[in-house]
Amino acid sequence: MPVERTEHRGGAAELYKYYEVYETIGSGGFAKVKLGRHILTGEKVAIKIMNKKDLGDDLPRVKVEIEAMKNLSHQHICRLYHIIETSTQIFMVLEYCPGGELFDYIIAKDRLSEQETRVFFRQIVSAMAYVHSQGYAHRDLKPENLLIDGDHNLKLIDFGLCAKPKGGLGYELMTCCGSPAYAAPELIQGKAYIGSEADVWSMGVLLFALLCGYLPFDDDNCVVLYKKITRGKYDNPQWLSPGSVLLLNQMMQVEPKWRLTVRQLLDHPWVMKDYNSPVEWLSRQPLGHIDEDCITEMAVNMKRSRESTTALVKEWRYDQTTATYLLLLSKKQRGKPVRLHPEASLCEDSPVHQGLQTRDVLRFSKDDDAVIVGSLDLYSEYIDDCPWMSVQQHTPQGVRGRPDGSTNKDTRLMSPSVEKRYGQSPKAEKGRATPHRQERRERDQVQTTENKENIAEEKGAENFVLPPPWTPVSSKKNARANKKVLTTPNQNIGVTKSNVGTPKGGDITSKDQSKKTTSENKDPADIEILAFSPERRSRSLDMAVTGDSGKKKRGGKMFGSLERGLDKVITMLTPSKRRALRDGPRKIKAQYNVTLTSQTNPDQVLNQILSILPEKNVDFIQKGYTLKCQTSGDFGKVTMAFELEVCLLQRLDVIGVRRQRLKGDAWVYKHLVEDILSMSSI
Ligand code: 6BJ
Repeated sequence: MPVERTEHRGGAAELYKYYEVYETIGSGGFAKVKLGRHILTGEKVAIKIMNKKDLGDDLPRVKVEIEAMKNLSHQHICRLYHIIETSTQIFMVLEYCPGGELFDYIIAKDRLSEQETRVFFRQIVSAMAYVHSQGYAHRDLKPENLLIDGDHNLKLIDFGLCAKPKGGLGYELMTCCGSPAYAAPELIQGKAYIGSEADVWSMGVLLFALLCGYLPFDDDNCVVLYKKITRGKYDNPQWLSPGSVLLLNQMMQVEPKWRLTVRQLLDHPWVMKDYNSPVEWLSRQPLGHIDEDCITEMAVNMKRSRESTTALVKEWRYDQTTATYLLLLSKKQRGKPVRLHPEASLCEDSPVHQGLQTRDVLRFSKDDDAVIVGSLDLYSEYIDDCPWMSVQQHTPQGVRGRPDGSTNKDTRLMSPSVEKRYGQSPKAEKGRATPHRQERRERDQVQTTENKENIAEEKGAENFVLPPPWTPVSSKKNARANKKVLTTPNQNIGVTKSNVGTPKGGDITSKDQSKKTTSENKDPADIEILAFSPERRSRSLDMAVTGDSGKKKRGGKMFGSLERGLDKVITMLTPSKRRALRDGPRKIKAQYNVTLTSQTNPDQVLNQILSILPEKNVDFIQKGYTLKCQTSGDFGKVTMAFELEVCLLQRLDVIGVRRQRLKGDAWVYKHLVEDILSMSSI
């Protein structure tokens, strides 16, 4: 099968020599993050992709981040493996953290218990003590910049705003950066500030968010928000222990010099509670140490001496050698065999290095800069990567299978020892009913006090399996034809607009769109009729973001009009979409990013969501039961991107909605998704 040449796409061939590139798992600023797999080790990675032209004046920031990450090696900091720079793009290959963002974890659980908060907070203190000890300030601490790895440990990311003052951390900085809600008063006021002191303030805001599930200083209006921050007054909800209230107060002091330092946090009584030991902040993986097992495996593969292999690794060039060494080390640390793929080679004359003739897997997706070689089924797989969540089983349609009938599962060998270890991981906090955020906050805050002061062996190398080649997407055109786009009035998200089957039949836009649909889909067999059932009660479980809320009223009103006008919803579908829907929703296990519904018909749930999206000005592309959503700002700039997927929950036998934020402000996303789901009355 022919392999599409990659050079014309900015010389990204270097990336595809070493990695398989899968779906987008996040984006922000001028970067897009994709799931990838390092071919030689078989390990999953996160690939941060940046276009130099788009970066413009921000290019120096990327350089800052790269330099910082090269110097930082710590158990709670996301590891940098590989840098690939082409004439047009920069690829940062980073540690993959299957648990996603801490932010999503907090909102899914509403808030964390003091005990669970302490586990995470100790890890944050550990990372920050190390960062500061290396002379850096992070300057953008927030729950979106903390990822959860497969062992339920936190990893700090995004050093794009970090600073290393020339004279050391005691020297003042002037650049105002970071997210306003987490920014220290001195930073907001444009004063000179000490980076480490500003980081402690942000850690206080972060600690509050963990314990409360919302921000201490919040307002849609920036000016009002800034005023709140500079006053430094926030309410302590009644569930906070006196110890938590005290610690928060000691961290969120308007006067930087009155704040605790990270050193003081290491053995703070609140931090030490139940542990009776200070936070360990020294790196458990210092850069100087070289692992002999990894060197041996690499030397055999490269047909070199161990000495010359060691010398090569010690150059730390953040090239294929560095990536292979660090990924092998990561495998070893997780109890997996220290083995490289026997067919792939580190040697430059290997077929893998000659344009991937051995792997007919590459295709570009037109609207993506990077290649999609298939789908690793991020969501399904991350359950396997995160046994602390639960173990997920796939139904045949639940796995995006390959034409040969094999599945991703086939390629994964879970070591029993690792499974056992995972089994001992912290148990998820027991769920509780989740009243709506605002309502709950009001109720809880009746008693608030104001803060006045302010793998056992994977049976050897012979069992090492890499994914068999994927069948390439047949063509760019066909790949795109599978995407059905629905947009809201006056908004063009730069993708094909086509059939619209929202239940909003009455308005002009829908009529316009329906007209278009009819002309595009002449086959009457493409029309399906989906009806709403009268049952529209919303149910909120522990992992749900929906709840009884004032906003639900709006949802009710919305459905009032729908009930009057539309008993039946006509959805026009292309054959591909019908097939996707006929296969049914994926079957998954209830996870913290899944909202459970009280309904039994997935199409109904899908349609209810579809009916709300236009109202919320959300543009979307429908792919089967997945809605790829985005919102745009005044100038058409995408302000938020996220996915909603109607799925079937195993055992519980109920329909759920999986949500995943890809881009945009996390708290705005939380409120929007809460609104959509409560208005959908699922
Ligand atoms: C980086 C980003 C490394 O959402 C996911 C997985 C997101 C990995 C994700 C599904 C999921 C899990 C739980 C709840 C909801 N990663 N991994 C920037 N800089 C360095 C590293 C990364 C990004 C990642 C993000 N999984 N959904």
